[in-house]
This record gives sequence, structure tokens and C-alpha cells, in this order.
Amino acid sequence: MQSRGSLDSIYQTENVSKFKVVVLGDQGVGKSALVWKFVYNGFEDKYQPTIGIDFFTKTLYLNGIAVRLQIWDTAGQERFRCLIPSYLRDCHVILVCFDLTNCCSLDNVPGWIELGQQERQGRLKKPLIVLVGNKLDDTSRRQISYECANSVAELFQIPYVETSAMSGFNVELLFRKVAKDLYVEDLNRLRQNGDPDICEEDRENRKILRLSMEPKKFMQKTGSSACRCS
Ligand SMILES: Nc1nc2c(ncn2[C@@H]2O[C@H](COP(=O)(O)OP(=O)(O)O)[C@@H](O)[C@H]2O)c(=O)[nH]1
Ligand SMILES: [Mg+2]
Repeated sequence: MQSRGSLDSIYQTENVSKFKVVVLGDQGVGKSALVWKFVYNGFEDKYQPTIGIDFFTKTLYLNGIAVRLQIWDTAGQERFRCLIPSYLRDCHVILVCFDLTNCCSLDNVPGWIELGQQERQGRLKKPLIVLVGNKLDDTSRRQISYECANSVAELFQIPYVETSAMSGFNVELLFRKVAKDLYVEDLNRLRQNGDPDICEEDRENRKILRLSMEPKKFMQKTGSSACRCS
């Protein structure tokens, strides 16, 4: 396993909400590029397959409140598949990614979602699963329409978003929405448990719309193109 983040910084005792994000999807769909764009605001054209699992961490500020995302970027190859369940076990979000220019990668999406759903079984706090169609910038090679991909998301009752790791379109927004949704969910849980430490500012934040409740409205919808999926 390669490690680009600092594990030490995660486990320090400061009062920061921490959430674990696991990124799944076929090899080459742009998982690492998405994570890299979000964490370092960079993009590499040259393809370097992920070996096993890669780890990143980034702290976001939501109205001044620090939320730390621990991001686990997986390899899409079959030979590394056995590593994934142990990372899914205690995660809060699963981003299932596919490549808008590659129909096969959408065909494999149900398998990735089901892998994530298996880990949800029996868990009190189920992870949020989001379907992510990447390489939106590559319009001339696009094969999958918004409607086609969204119908897959609707089938599994999960939100759908289109991104470009190359241009950065929707990337920051995706992670911010996810962080916000988790933070609000955590506050609600603490409140239900009667946590006296929740301040008024936090109560205000709970009014933020829940990502998982409005899959269709999730972020900017992009222009549709004729779907070339069979
Ligand atoms: N045009 C375009 N290419 C991308 C985008 N994201 C990733 N790529 C390219 O797709 C290839 C695979 O990306 P990578 O992140 O390594 O895929 P992974 O195997 O899913 O982690 C690389 O050559 C990237 O430069 C994108 O949004 N647009
Ligand atoms: Mg990768």
C-alpha cells in the first residue's frame, strides 16, 4: 500500500469530525485523478495504475467548521478486489466511479454498488453511496448519456453526479457535499442522543439539505448526449 497522507494526523485528539471515503470503480475511469484533483488540485495525463490501495487526507471547512476526509483510493483490477471489503467495513461514503467515454465501465457499476451494499448489511449507520460519471470534458468520445447513467443510479436509489478530474468540474463540490451531508447526519445523531455540546451554530447547520434525500437535484446537471450504450 502506498501512503501519501499522514496517518498520524488522523488520530490526533483535536475536535475535528472525520469521515472515511472509499473510491471504487473499474481501472482507468479516473478514480485517482479525481482524488488527486480534490486533494492537490493537480491533474496528470500520464496513466499510472494504483497498486492496491492509496490513502489521502484533506480537511475541509464548512462555514468555518473543520471536517476531515480520509480518502481510500482503490485499484480497479480484479487481483486487488479482495483488499476492498476490509476498507469498506467502517467507511462513511462510497464513490462508485465510471468513465463516461467507456460503456463497459458503466456495465460494471452494478457489481461495484453491490460490493458496497454488501458492506452496508447489518450496519446501523449505512454508508452513503454516490455514482460518479467521470471524464465529462471528453465530449467527442462520450458514450453514455446523463439519462442512461442516472437511470442506473435511480435503480439503486443513489445520487448521481458527473465530473471532470481534468477540468475540475464538480470535483470540489462532490467532496464538499459529501462532507456536509455526513457532518449534518452526525449532528442529528448526537442531538437524538441528547448531546449537550451542540451549539446554536451547529443547529443552524442541520438545515442543510441531505444529499441522500435528493438524488435528482444533486449538483449541476450536465447537457445530455445521445447514449451509445447498447
Ligand atoms: N479527459 C479526461 N481524462 C481523465 C480524467 N480523469 C482521468 N483521466 C485520465 O484517465 C486515465 C486513468 O486515470 P486514473 O485516475 O489513473 O484512473 P483509475 O485507474 O480509475 O485510478 C489517466 O490517463 C488520466 O489522465 C478526466 O476527467 N478527463
Ligand atoms: Mg488509480
